[in-house]
Amino acid sequence: MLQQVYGHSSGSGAQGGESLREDLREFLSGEAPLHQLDDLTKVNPVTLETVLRCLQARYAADTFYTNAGCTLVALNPFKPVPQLYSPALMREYHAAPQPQKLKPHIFTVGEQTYRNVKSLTEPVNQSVIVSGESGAGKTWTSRCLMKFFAVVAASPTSWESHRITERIEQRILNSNPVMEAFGNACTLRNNNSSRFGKFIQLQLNRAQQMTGAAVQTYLLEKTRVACQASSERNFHIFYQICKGASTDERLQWHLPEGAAFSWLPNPERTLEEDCFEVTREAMLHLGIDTPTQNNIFQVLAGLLHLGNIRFANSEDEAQPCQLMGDAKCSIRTSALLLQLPEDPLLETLRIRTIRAGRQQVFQKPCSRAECDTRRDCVAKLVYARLFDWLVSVINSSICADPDSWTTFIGLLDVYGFESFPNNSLEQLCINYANEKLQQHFVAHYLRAQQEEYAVEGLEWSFVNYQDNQPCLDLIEGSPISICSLINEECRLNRPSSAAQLQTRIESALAGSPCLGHNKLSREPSFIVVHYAGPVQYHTAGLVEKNKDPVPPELTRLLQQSQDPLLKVLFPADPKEKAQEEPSGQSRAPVLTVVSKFKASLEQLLQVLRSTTPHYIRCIKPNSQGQAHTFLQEEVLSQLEACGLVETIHISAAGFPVRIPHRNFVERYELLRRFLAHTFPGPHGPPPAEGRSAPFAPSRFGGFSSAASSLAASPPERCWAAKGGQSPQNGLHALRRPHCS
Ligand code: AOV
Ligand code: MG
Repeated sequence: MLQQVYGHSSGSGAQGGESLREDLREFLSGEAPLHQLDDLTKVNPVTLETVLRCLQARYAADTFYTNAGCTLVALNPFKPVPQLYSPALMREYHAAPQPQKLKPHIFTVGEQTYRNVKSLTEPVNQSVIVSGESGAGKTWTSRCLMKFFAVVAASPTSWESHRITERIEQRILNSNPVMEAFGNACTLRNNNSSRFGKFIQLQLNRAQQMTGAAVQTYLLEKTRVACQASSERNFHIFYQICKGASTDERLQWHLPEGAAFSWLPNPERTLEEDCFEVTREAMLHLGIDTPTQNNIFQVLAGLLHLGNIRFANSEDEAQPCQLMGDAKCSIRTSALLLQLPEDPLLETLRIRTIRAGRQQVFQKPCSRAECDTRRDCVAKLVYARLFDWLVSVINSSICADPDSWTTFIGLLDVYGFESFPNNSLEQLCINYANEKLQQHFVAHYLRAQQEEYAVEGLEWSFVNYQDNQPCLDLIEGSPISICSLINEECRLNRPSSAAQLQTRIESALAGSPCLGHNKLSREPSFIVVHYAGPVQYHTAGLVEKNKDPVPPELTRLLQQSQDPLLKVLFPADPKEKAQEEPSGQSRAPVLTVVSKFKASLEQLLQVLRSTTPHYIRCIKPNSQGQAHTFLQEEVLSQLEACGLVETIHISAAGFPVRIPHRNFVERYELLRRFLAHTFPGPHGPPPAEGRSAPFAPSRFGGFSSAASSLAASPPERCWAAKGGQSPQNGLHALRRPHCS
């Protein structure tokens, strides 16, 4: 059986004995015990099985970080390990002359990133790309890295606003609880799942102090406000308000203790809902004062009451739908909290306005389903704008003056790869983003590195890797792809059933190796074979979600609100009205969800390509979120998906340190002079055995041969080569110590 459940690291009974025997066997064979191998390039031979065994042994020994060449593998402990993230440890990594010699840690990546900003002659922007499937630990990791940078790049100056004087780093850290409260939710995969993508740019001045930050977010899953899959929950903030409001606030927001809201399913407790005070405190630090906060919570309470409005089918089609149960009370309370006129609210939800030409306006009662859609649309519209507004407030609170910073470190934390029983447009976008990031990794590391060796004329046997280009062609390729077909349906605006969309996709893209079909599925659907595994997407509702239509009368209604916050979110702007005309009535090209997402992803990738990337691969040892549980099969599929073995092969045999020749010469010119002076003669120092003995031969040998070659060569001549031979075009690389 592949599955193995570990006891605590101290081990006991049979498992402890087994691990002792294994250690003894390895000791006798002269190999280090597996759990002590802190770099997977040292595993011998490098196969999926040995890599898996090594990670499993380290997990059992409570060692959660392991180097894998250019990447760091982070296993999720699923338990608090406070000593691993203490400020003292951060300082230790920061102060270490060679942090890579310390135990593998996200702080090593952080410190290397930080030093890299200034390590070469010209400062280079850096990025840390944290990837992994949902619940693997990306958000946790990027949060810890932000804390690390806040400690090592602390600025001596303080900021003052709203009567709070504090350090900028603290304020940047405060953005996390706020964004998580409004943008994270409990899903089947993760109790604190990010439902938006985030790229935070930490801005550094010439002295490498953090002077500010800027946050860019990607596609919030706003449908969650009004529709939660079974066993999932709404955004944390709704539960936080219901749990944490004081008696007075409950009265004010009409949230009596124990009130039931249909948009708040699964009210059983999670840790995140206890954080109302933390959220409020953080908002205060970001400059969102208490009256504004109360205004936000009042609007959110208004949305909860809106969700309790139920419509019944009208017997007469010419009449608007009836209200069910105590929906009348819900609509009154919602109107009160959103500061909207009650009757127009009800009428707008039940009656559609149709414009014919410039003059004629018809009104048509909506069906029950249409009423529900309009109600949900109001909630999504308000929540999405509120979220964007929060992000802009956070940015204005933490963003530095453009003159005060010169370089940045970018931290990317997007939603991880997802596969649920029912996957729709949200999952398609999320998994598409993960495919793009995987391609960035493949392009940057697996492909580019090997191609460069070939160009440089180095001896190199090409390592095969899984290229996800065919999958991306299927999703976004030109001229025909899943995205283009869904967009076309939106553009044509024709009635089209879910089954028809499935047929169109399957027939138009039949040649793709990444398109599959589930014959047993009762719902119309198609399968995409992603790099991380196959996912079945249901076609029902895909086109509508992609169109994301906002009936203009809903926006107009919200523009009538007397609420100060809603007035900011829905200003009366004629341009805006034109933008939100439904596709049938507007001549403007339809900007679908998919097109907008694709454009924002492309922008993100452009930024990432302009930086030096660092990769952290988060791995989830089990899908139940249990500590001390390492399920081999689950880890194996994640290792396979991210091409870890190929990465290790390339790292083990490759040249991870590459410095442009000009920079190298500039940097080590002093050394050249020293060597020329100390060891006069055409070839620099003789290879003195006694001198190299205390060092790892390759380390000293590699460096000294490079330096002697530098001393002997004009700058345009190359110096570093495998086994001493000269590459043809001058590869600017230092050999990896253990590879010679
Ligand atoms: P994710 O960001 O990768 O998922 P999270 O960072 O939210 O995953 O991690 C999931 C949970 O794992 C956290 O809430 C913690 O309980 C636990 N966890 C992760 N890393 C650690 C750690 N280093 N130490 C202790 N506990 C940890 V998603 O946002 O769903 O893709 O969209
Ligand atoms: Mg996350």
